[in-house]
Order: sequence, then structure tokens, then C-alpha cells
Amino acid sequence: MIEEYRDFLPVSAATPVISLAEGATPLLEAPRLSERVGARVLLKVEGANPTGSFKDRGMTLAISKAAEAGDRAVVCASTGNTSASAAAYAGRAGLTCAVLIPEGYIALGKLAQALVHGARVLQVRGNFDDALAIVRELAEQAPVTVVNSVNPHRIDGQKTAAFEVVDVLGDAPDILCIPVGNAGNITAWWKGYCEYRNAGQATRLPRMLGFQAAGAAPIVEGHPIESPDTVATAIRIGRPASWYGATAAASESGGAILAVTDEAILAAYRFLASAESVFCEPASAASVAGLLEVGAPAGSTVVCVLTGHGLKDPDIAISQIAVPMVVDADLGAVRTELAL
Ligand code: AN7
Repeated sequence: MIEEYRDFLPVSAATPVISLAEGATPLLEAPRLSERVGARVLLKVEGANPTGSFKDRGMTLAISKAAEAGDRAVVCASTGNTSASAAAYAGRAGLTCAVLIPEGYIALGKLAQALVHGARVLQVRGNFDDALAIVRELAEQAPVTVVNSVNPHRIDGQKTAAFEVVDVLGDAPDILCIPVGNAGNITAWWKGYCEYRNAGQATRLPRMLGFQAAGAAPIVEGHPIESPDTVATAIRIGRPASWYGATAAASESGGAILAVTDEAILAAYRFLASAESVFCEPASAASVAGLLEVGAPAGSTVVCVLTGHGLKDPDIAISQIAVPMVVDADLGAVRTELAL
């Protein structure tokens, strides 16, 4: 991905590019969702990245720059996906990686990824915001580089998703719907659209609609949330680091930051899986839940960002559908249950 967009990224011949072939993710037409909304809706399937989330776009650049600087160790706080991505890219670069995750609130697949890629994982008795505060202080006292999105290279890498959308559609869409947690990604997408427009690659800018989970909606409520809570653990964040980036994206684009309930998130999650055959994680479905609530003008083009893969969080998937019935190993029993 760095090679494709080198001219827009802070890299030089001296930068060792650490890549796992991230980016170039599908921009998939969503016919059933389009029909429901009455507009053309496309899904940017970021779960198709190497570690299953958009974080890889930011991590390829953050880790490449860390390697260029001669850093030995990186650290992050994470609701899961950042830790999975940091562990993978740091491992590829031969850097030590430490991650702090909130105890009990990280999807199983993400924890597995951080572990198999060899990160030093600590579960913190606290939430993501507590963990990020510790990470930021730690980096002031110890020789480690923070690879959360407070690291500007993360934002620069993630903006390439907007470039890809413009490259495929030929211009920016009318509306961009995106989940908001720590607010780095909405900041990055907006930066990408603005840079591409300024470079003459697009003629216009989209309205940016960011969606927080109702139980973790500090930007919508206008103040930090001490105990954020949502089924979408990826965006269970009460004190977003890029708060200003999110509000700037919304106001400069004529968009908004809005809240969606867990019920709406899970309904959109099930709809995407059953009607569009796209399996995303609950946080990702916030973009579609939000679109279904606010709607879009007839004839407009909307892109919803599906930030992470559904396989990240198998517990939620199974709890949302039903545990399969057990039958005897017998054709008759199978035919009876399937009514076939
Ligand atoms: C699937 O991994 O914050 O608004 O520590 O994993 O840029 O934070 C993840 C966030 C949306 C929100 N969708 O993006 C982390 C972390 C998924 C995510 C978000 C996250 P930001």
C-alpha cells in the first residue's frame, strides 16, 4: 500500500517498507442494502486486510517509520484490532511489541492474533481509555514508540482507504459512513479525501457521517464517558484521542457524528451477513446501522466502511444467531430436521 501511494506518504528511499500486502480492499456493491436505502450503497471491506481490519493501513506506515528511526520497541493500548495489527507488523520488522488491553472486553480472535504474533500482552484492570493513558505516559519515560493513532503515521497510512475509493469510483462518493471509536479513522479518511481533492484526483468531497455506539458516544454527548459500554467492544471508548479530528471532519464536510444503539448495530450486523453475505464485526456494522437510520438522498452514492472482519468476534456471532441443533448420525434424523 505504501508503494501505491508513495507520493502522498512521508516515506523516502531510506524508509524500510514493512508490508503484509495490506490495502486494495474490495469496494463491494450492496444491492439489498441499496434497495432498502433508496441509494447506491457500496461497502469498503476493510476486514479483507492481512490481520482483518483497517488498522493494517496505519500500521504498515507506523512500523516502517519506527524501523527507519531505529526504534527497538513499540507499544499500544487497544480494544483489540490495533494490538493484532501492531503485533503482526512489529513481528515482521523484528521489533518488540507490547500491548495493553482492557481485561474481559476484547474479542477472542483479536486476543489470539496478538498472542500468536508474539506480542507481550497485558490485560489491564480498566478500560481502553485507562490503558491509553498509561501507554502515553510510559512512552515519555521509556524507549518505546506509541503506535496508537496518536502517532501521526497511523493517520497518514489510513487515509489511503479514501484514495482507493476515489480511484475505483472516479470521484468521491456523496456520503461516507464510518464507525467512530478513538476517532483516528474518520480523521484519516477526511484527510485522504481532502488531500486527493487538492491534488486534483477528485472534484468534490463527501459528507462525513460518523457513528458511535449509544453507550459509548462521548462526541455526540459532548463530554467524555467514564464507563463506556457497548456490545461493539472495538468502539467501547469514552475519551477519543482524535476527538477534534472527528468534529472537524463532520463540520467541514457538512456531516455529523451520531449515535446508534446496540440493537440497531446488531440488526445491521445480521442484515449484512444474511442479505449481503458480508461478515463484519459489530463495531463495523455501526456504519450501516447509522445509514439505515438517517437515510440518503435518492440517486446518491454512499460508501459504508466495514472496518473489521466478523471472524474476529465469534462469540457475538454465535450468540446472535443460534447454537446449531445436534442430531444422530442418521440420514433419517437429518432429513426430518431439515424437512428435505
Ligand atoms: C473494527 O483497536 O481503537 O475511531 O484499539 O477496531 O479510529 O478508533 C479499534 C477501533 C472501528 C474505530 N471499527 O476506529 C483499537 C481500536 C473497528 C475497530 C474502530 C475500531 P477509530
